[in-house]
Amino acid sequence: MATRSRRPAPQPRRILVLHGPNLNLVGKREPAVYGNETLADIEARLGELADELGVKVETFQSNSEGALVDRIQSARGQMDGILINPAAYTHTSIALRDALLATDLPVVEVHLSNVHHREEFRNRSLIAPVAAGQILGFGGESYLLGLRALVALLRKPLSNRR
Ligand code: CA2
Repeated sequence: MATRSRRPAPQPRRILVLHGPNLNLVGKREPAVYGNETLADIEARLGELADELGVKVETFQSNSEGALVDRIQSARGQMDGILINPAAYTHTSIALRDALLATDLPVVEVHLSNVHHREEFRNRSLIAPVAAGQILGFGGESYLLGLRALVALLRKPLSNRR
């Protein structure tokens, strides 16, 4: 009898979720701007959605630009995409932007608040030009929408990702 060659099961997509400075305070301070949900609450919801979508998420928060750059660098070849809320580094960090570009991974940028309703200095993102897209203004839901968008992008053939 002919033996059938078995294809290995596809591995789940691996998504790195990064949170920038002060996001560890969300849900504990300034609820009028950032809501009552803590980062742990948001990560729990992300974990549930990841199970539903059949992907794996790994999360990392740091207040340090260098630690974020190191984590982004180590994602190259290890992860399939990056979901990032760069927080205040959104508006200032060429280092984060360069690191994201160097990973060659698709990036989705998310924000809890609608930065365009706020101070003018928050209107500019140095990250947006290296991201596939941005989702902002929906509180913790921005992360969930961002994860859905990133997974949808990863399911497209490479030639069709823009
Ligand atoms: O809206 C967002 O998600 C932001 O990325 C949050 C950043 C802010 O600098 C960006 O412009 C927009 C701030 C992170 C949280 O900072 C807190 C500061 C005090 C109390 C609670 C949170």
